[in-house]
Amino acid sequence: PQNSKSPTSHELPTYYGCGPIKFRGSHDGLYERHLLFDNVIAPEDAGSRERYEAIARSVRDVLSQRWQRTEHTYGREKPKWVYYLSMEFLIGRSLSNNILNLGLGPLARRLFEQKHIDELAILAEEPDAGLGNGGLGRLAACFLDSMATMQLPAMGYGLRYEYGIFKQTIVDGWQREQPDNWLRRPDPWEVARPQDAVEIRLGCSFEVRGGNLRAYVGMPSHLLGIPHDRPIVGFGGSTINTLRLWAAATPESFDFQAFSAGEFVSALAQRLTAETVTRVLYPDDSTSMGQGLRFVQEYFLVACSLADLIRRFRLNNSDWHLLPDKVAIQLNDTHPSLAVAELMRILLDEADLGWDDAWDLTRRCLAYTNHTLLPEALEKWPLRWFELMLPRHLEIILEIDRRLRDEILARFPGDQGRVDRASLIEPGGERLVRMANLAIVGSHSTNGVAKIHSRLLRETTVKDLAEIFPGRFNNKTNGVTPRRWLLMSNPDLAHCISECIGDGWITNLAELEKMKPLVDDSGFLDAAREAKRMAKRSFADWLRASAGIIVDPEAIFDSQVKRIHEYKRQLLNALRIVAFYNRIREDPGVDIAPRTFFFSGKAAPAYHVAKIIIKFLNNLAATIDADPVVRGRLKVVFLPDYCVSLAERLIPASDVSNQISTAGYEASGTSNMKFMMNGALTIGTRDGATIEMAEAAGEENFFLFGLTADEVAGSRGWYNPRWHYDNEPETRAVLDLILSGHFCRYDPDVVDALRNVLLTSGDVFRHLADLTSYLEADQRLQSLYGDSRAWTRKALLNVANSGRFSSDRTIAEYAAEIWDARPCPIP
Ligand code: HBZ
Repeated sequence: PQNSKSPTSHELPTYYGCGPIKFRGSHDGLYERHLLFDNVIAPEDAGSRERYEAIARSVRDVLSQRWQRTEHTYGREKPKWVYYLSMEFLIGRSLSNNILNLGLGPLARRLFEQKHIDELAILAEEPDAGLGNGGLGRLAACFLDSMATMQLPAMGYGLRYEYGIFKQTIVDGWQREQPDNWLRRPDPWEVARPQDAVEIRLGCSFEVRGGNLRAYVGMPSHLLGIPHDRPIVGFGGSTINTLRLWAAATPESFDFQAFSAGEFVSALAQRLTAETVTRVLYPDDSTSMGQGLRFVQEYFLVACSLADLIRRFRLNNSDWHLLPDKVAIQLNDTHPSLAVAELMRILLDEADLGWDDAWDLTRRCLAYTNHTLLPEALEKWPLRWFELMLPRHLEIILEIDRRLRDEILARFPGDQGRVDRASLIEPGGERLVRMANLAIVGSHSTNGVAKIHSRLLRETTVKDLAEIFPGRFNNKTNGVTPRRWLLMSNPDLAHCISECIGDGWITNLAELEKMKPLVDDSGFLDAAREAKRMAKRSFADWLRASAGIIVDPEAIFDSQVKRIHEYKRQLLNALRIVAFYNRIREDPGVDIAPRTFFFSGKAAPAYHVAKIIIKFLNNLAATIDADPVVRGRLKVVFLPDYCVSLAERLIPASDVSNQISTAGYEASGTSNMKFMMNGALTIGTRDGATIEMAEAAGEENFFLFGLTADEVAGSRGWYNPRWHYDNEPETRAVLDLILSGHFCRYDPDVVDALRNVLLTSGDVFRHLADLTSYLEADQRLQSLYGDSRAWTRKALLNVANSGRFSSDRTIAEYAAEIWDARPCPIP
């Protein structure tokens, strides 16, 4: 290592592997110049926001030349491109990450020292780019990092929401939503490219009133898509790819007729309408609400992105048949699956190809990733919306459907049931277009995001289509970028690893295996334990400074952070805590290690039960704090406004990771991987990628419990939570205490809702079925914690076996098995 001083958490990270990168030209004075010329302010008068902007712009100056060089290299080499289409990119903050990936750490640190700049205050000035709900959006962001690091010619396409995921505050224990106006101040990373604007046509005009879309039939309308580019810096700093986000605008020529008719003001007022399209991210991660505005957003993303990538293809190619050799398009869930119809439209109507040709090219370019089996999350759009807004696309979809039905009947004669189930159109009162079926039929690859999820997708959710097109289905287990999620967010552990095995792991995470022979080395164990202690202390300090909450870094830090959802079972975690609470109150002498339970996550604003869960967790926290017997031994903390930056702080500080979804419901999970890489031990169910993590680490290094997915599915006919209440004394005591109103003296509605979820409605998510085995697994975990050496050894074995869960591995698989894409190194 170049620099053997270990930085304290959350200062600027240093990449210890390479020395300071040598830059052409001088970057001296960039910072002052930006303060002066952008903000017209003297350094001594600048506040931390101005300083942040000037520093970020200086970093952007450094990367601009490399960004250009990347573009030029791609232009010269004409490689095959990967286009990642996603309604969400949950990128978080960029300054630290860009400094890290560019290798600018030492230079930046020197600047901070020389200019007496408070580094932490500067980093805190950057708002999180919260352009996503949860795992799906964060996965897209990790993929961009990996694709740039692996030198793949790739571009992300998304929407430039003016408002990202809402800010969550907690008032009297309840979630409140506040708008996230993240672009209020100029964003130093984005570059608007009005010269690349595209014009999008819709079959009708529309207006947004009170959040609802009103369509005006027979009045076609135009929208402009203005690209705003953000640099995606690959680790090492040579490849700089682009995330292109579309902002909707009104064409300058808009409604000229209205102008001449004297409607000057109302014509200009229409601007609001067009710009509404990219105003706000829909904050729901688990139900498709069938909102007209969302439908327009999805089409807008698809139409802008395809127009752009086709234009780029046409710059070098006159032969349309080369499209699949030059372009791979990945659809992040069904949200951009209108791409099937849009690409067909372009090939039929603009390229003038015949149907079979167009269909072959479309299918070979497109691939689809599924992220959920929840039926309420599967998108189905009313057919009449297509009639209204996208009549040509409807025509194409119906023709695809007609051919599909013919093909099925030819292969399964007389099997009308199969035809109906596999069709793109759901029969019934209001005819619906099944977007997952459209994506599967119109692409060459459909993948799930963990082995079990891909299997269940094939065997249950879209069984009929999987039998018709078996070769299309495959698995790509998710991964996360070790740059942001280990090197940047956990500098002490990263340092400790690099000291021991070198720094090859940063770009080849499988190298973490080299740690295995060292897990019995006392020096290494001590260093790892010290790294965890530092991360915990630094988190505790931050929590006290930012929220006035005091936690004891000596306690076990036990975390569950993710969207609030019944299937993720934050309630099961709460039941476990109440069981401990009862044990301590019953016998204050009982041996229970001090533990702090952290919860964090947002509820969809319209998801009533999820909001009840948040309220209950906060009441539980307050009741424990007020109980003299339990306080000091157990503590519950609900951290408001979960976001990427909060995850970066909490995950490195955690000892225990809770991954406790009802088996069969969590497609993969990705925070599970981040915890594992950061040396937390997992207590969890056999669900999603947690299964593969336990396989990699060895089940003896995991705390698995609960029903399997097959058992959950098999219990559907007969499961009754009452049985557990009647036959398990501890389960009964836990429920009795909760239902007595002990935690909710002033909130009887919360108690009623919990009774309903856990008992009356049949406990759909099997909380009671898994509570006893959860407590047993926890007992094993607690005994291990008593032996600090054995604990740290297991934690290190987890880290050592987490290499498979790098998004670099995932992307390598997509590139080889779906995209046929190759690196294009930048000289
Ligand atoms: O995608 C998540 C899965 O729940 C999780 O298991 C998986 O690890 C992750 C990455 O594959 N799904 C989501 O995060 N889904 C959404 O955020 C979502 C957003 C908008 C929607 C529907 C779902 O309309």
